[in-house]
Amino acid sequence: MAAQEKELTNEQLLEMYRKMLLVRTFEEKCAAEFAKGVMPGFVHLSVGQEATAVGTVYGLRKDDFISATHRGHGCLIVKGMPMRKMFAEMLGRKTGACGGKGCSFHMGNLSLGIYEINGILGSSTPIATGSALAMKKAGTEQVHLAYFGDGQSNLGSIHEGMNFAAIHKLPIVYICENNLYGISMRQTDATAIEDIADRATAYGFPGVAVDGNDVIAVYEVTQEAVKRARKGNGPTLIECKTYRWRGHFEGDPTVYRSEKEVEEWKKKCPIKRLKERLVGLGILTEEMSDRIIKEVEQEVEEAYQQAWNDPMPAPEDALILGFAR
Ligand SMILES: Cc1ncc(C[n+]2csc(CCOP(=O)(O)OP(=O)(O)O)c2C)c(N)n1
Ligand SMILES: [Mg+2]
Repeated sequence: MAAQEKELTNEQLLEMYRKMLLVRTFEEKCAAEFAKGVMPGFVHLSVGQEATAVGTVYGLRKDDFISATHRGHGCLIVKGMPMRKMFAEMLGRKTGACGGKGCSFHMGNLSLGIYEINGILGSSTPIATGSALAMKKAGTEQVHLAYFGDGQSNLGSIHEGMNFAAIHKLPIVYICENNLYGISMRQTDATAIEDIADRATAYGFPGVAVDGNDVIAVYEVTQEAVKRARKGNGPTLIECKTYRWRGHFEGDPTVYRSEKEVEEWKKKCPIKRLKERLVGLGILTEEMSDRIIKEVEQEVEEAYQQAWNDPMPAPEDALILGFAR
């Protein structure tokens, strides 16, 4: 058992397990409802990547900030965004996280420490730069987690942001969610180095590659980076190596990869992995797990039904800003 694991109480480990199940169940519900044609717009799901979302956001302060990607439902749920508001947004309801105007793409809530998700790739880093500069000037010891995918890691805005943050020792933790593909482009065809985390060396701050399907490992490296950032020692780049089970977007025929590859990764399911670990440690039993699964399914179903029954926006709502500040 790693040293940090001892610091996590049994309750916290079970909470992480529950949150991973919550994210998975939420997204499976999204997939099922999108397939019925009731959700407008695009939906990008992170099924298979739950350990990265939970391991990075769990343990943040309420007043810390995240700027997630288009695949960021999990991060938002763990940071405290109510699932009802997320479903309502995806169903175009007035009560949605963006007033029903942005679908999955533009959910945010500043009072929860969640910058609006942004459909423009590479935008999380410039946003984090401004946010963290403000935090540093205010001396609040807050931290900003900026997410980007393996595909986005090659964009200029990411490098400019990292360089600026390094010079000014800004309190940012960069989370590269390397799920091996940028749409249909394999990461190994887009990047000539094995670990994207190695790029941190060029900016003068630490870079760590971690098994993104191991929630405890992800939590440990994130917490170390968060501590470093809070102390005023500047950024860290964490590359979480993981895999998305579903297509790039719902409806993607995924002709660019084999079923065998997907099946191999499903065997490395991050939720199953944590479950086996907790059962091995005597913290979780099959009965407890079944009960948690049932509770989570009920919670997701209730959130969806409430969102479904929420009102549609009125025509005059088009003139009101949707994003909650
Ligand atoms: C500036 C910009 N260029 C292109 C796109 C189109 N696009 C959306 S997602 C995506 C791939 C992103 O891959 P990655 O960064 O690995 O994230 P993942 O989807 O795998 O989570 C692309 C090219 C965009 N949204 N914004
Ligand atoms: Mg990717």
